[in-house]
Amino acid sequence: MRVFKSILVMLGVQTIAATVLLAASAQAADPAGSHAKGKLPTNQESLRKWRAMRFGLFIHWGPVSLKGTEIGWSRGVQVPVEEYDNLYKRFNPVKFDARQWVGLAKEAGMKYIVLTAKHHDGFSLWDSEYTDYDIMSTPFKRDIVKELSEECRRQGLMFCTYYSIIDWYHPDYVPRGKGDTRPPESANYERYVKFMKNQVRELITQRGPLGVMWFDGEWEQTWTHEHGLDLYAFVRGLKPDILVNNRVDKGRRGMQGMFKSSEFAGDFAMPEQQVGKFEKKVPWESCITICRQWAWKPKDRLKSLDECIRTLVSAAGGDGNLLLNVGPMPDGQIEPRQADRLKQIGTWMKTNGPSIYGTRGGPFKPTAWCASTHAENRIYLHVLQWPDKSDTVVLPPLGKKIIGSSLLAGGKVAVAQSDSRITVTVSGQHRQPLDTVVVLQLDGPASEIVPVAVGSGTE
Ligand code: FHN
Repeated sequence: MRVFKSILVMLGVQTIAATVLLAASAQAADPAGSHAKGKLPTNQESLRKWRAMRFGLFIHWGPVSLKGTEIGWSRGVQVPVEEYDNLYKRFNPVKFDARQWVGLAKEAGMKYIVLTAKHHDGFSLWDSEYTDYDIMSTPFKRDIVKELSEECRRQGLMFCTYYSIIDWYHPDYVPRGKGDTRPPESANYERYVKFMKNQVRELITQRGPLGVMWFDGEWEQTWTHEHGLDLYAFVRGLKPDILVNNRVDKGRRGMQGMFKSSEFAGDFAMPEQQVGKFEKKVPWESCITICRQWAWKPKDRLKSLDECIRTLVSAAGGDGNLLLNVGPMPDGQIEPRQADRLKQIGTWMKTNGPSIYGTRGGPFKPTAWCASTHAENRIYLHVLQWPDKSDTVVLPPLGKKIIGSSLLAGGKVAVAQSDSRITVTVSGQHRQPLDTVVVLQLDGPASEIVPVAVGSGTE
């Protein structure tokens, strides 16, 4: 029976074996010894590949799906702690099929998957050496993380794991979660940090290859900037080409998610439940739910296809990635209506993918009625809304010559260019319902154009 190794020491079981074992695992968990100092440069090749992917699937899942309440946050609130912490005994997602999940992400046009390996509730979706509170203690007894990682490799998607620094279950983590009456004095936070680093090392070295180590739960006061720098260096020491989001440290500016300053660790910023602002210097990824809750909730409000496409286009137009979240059901299925939405997005991506994948944002900055992306000598103008009584939209000049134009989905477009403006005309029968993508061929690289704000499109 495996228990938290730190508990053996806490209970005063001072056998030589346990002490040697802990010392060894602590050293292995923290080869850098004391907290590492300073930031490391982002791996630019990994960043380039990740940016080119543009679109990923976020998955929030765990035994809490049995209750249909929010993962982590409903512990000790809608679900009493005792009940929440024992849900795993009933968690048996017999319909889980990694091939189906990865196939659905691929069909949606997604290029990577981020799975909550451990959320704030402390439950580990893999066979962890460092805890019993994991998937192997459930009736299901299959390593979800391993199966998903291997299937991603088979189907050519990048696999990434989300890991919460907050762990309201672990006896050494403080502050305690809501409704948790265990005395905080019995906790040992630094021992928890060693436990956490052991688990992170397990994920990176045994469940990979991981493209991104996606941290969360950095906001409680026990986690410090020093911890953040050290954890970032630790992760990069285990896999130098891995990317780490900015929630590893204390530098995230709230839900807007950008960096407070360059002193903080992390390779990309993290707007949450909102599309990031146009920003080309600092890499960013918006994480947004396809419903309202992160974990599965019966009859939750599902975003329309229009909302999903508009969100994706606005993120890419702002030079960011979109990580769109689903919450699988307790039986292991992704809810059919969420799956259908993902398939609809995939159908759109089949035609419009060239305007998303491998592009950078701009040069026309996103606005309510349009966004734009570019690659090489091409600009992809996404017209999301046409003026009421006109087939023509008006854009500011670019300082580059437009030498050709077309519609990505086919049909006729007329483009005129003067020193003061560009006009784009598409009659009704050639427009697309959600987003008409106009390709503008330039006489030189689009990346040389200074990004420009766009007016109402009618002046
Ligand atoms: O508290 C979590 C929340 O449950 C969810 O995981 C999101 C996803 O980014 N992150 C935290 C809230 O910022």
